[in-house]
Amino acid sequence: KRVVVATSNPGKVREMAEALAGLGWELMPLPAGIAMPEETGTTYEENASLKACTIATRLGLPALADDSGIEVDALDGQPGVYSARFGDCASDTERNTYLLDRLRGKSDRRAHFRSVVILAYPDGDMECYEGVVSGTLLEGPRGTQGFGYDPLFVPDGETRSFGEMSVEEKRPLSHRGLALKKLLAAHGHLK
Ligand code: ITT
Repeated sequence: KRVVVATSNPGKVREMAEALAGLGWELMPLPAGIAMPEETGTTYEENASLKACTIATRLGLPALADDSGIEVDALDGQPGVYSARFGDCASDTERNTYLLDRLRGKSDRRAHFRSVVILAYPDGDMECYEGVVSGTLLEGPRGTQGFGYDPLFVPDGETRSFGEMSVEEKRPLSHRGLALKKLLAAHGHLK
């Protein structure tokens, strides 16, 4: 089956392709000239369905979207659904510095990554899967792999940050990997 990966984030494309390889689906990137819709929702579910349904309808093909974010305890769950726009920063590196500045002097370093993955069909049908991972935020970035807040986040039970892990190492631990594992199970892949 052909499925469009409805995201403008290359890091998500890599993780989705790696996690779903066993399904044998043909995962198509977003075609050139097709823009992602503006994310006007206030929840991960709203934004993920907005992205997946818009692209599925537009292209007449099933579309897979992820809406995700990091929820920081010391910031009362911020930035959450607004993680991509946090601090109005121009790059992931600047956004990580901004987050570290906001946490300066705070001893509570707990944080949670959440992902809502939606597979939408052109006829309006939808499947929804969620994954969460808890961990702690470092005092400074570590590692150059992954994307976004990965260099700052050490998942519970690990010593390395997501930034120090390959896509294969991150998958079984990550919010997105856990959501995609549920999608795999729903499509008959029980591994
Ligand atoms: P699309 O909407 O086009 O998929 P996006 O990057 O804008 O791309 P989101 O709106 O879902 O995606 O924003 C999620 C942000 O949360 C993302 O830009 C990262 O900053 C952060 N984030 C989510 N998952 C992450 C992960 O696995 N590792 C690091 N940061 C992550």
